Amino acid sequence: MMEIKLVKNILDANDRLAEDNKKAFEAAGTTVINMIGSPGSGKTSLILRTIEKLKDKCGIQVIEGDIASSIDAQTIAGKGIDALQINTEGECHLDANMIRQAVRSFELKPGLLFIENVGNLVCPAEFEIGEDFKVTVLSVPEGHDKPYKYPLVFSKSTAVVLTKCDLMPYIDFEMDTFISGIRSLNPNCRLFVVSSKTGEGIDEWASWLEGLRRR
Ligand SMILES: Nc1nc2c(ncn2[C@@H]2O[C@H](COP(=O)(O)OP(=O)(O)OP(=O)(O)O)[C@@H](O)[C@H]2O)c(=O)[nH]1
Ligand SMILES: [Mg+2]
Ligand SMILES: [Zn+2]
Repeated sequence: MMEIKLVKNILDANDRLAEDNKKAFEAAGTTVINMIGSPGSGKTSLILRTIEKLKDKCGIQVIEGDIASSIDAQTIAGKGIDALQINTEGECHLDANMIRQAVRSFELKPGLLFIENVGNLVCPAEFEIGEDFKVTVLSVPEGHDKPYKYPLVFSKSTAVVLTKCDLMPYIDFEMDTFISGIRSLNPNCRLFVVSSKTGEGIDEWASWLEGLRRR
């Protein structure tokens, strides 16, 4: 029983810090999107495509969360976008304290802030970081059964982006099963089917994001 209480306390403490982060984001006019998905699901590629579409229309900043390396932040910075890398050094998710420390060395700007979480479909869903929206990024090769096996992240996401749809001809991906799985957990969830390789579906996704901005 003690262990259960301890976990709850950790999550409560995290939620309080997340509320502080949220106030800082609101004050700066920053809309924050927490991008959650497995390693290699296409999170960075999607952010890069989104930058191409939106960088002349609104402010964009990116925080990259990885266990190690600054590969993703360097790629984003190479496009002329403010990018900050957090290395969790073993932790498999970002938490509110990491974000709080990161934004101290980062001038928040009005517009969109993408936070790419550590590649993991499980515990990033449990840790609030002060975001406005969670988005699940799942790729076609991961399979249509994932909403059934990893329900928490799908149930907490405002949108799901199904990436790598260019690979659909090579994978037995049952779209109806996938959609039913999401709908049963989260009836109002938006679904975008995209390919960062061909650009398919990116316009629709980018227009939805534009509508989320505070200013
Ligand atoms: N065919 C295809 N490949 C893609 C697509 N999106 C990403 N990829 C490839 O998938 C691999 C992983 O993409 P990333 O964008 O780095 O994935 P990620 O989720 O950021 O990975 P981590 O940060 O390591 O968790 C790369 O080789 C990409 O080129 C897509 O839409 N279609
Ligand atoms: Mg990445
Ligand atoms: Zn974790």
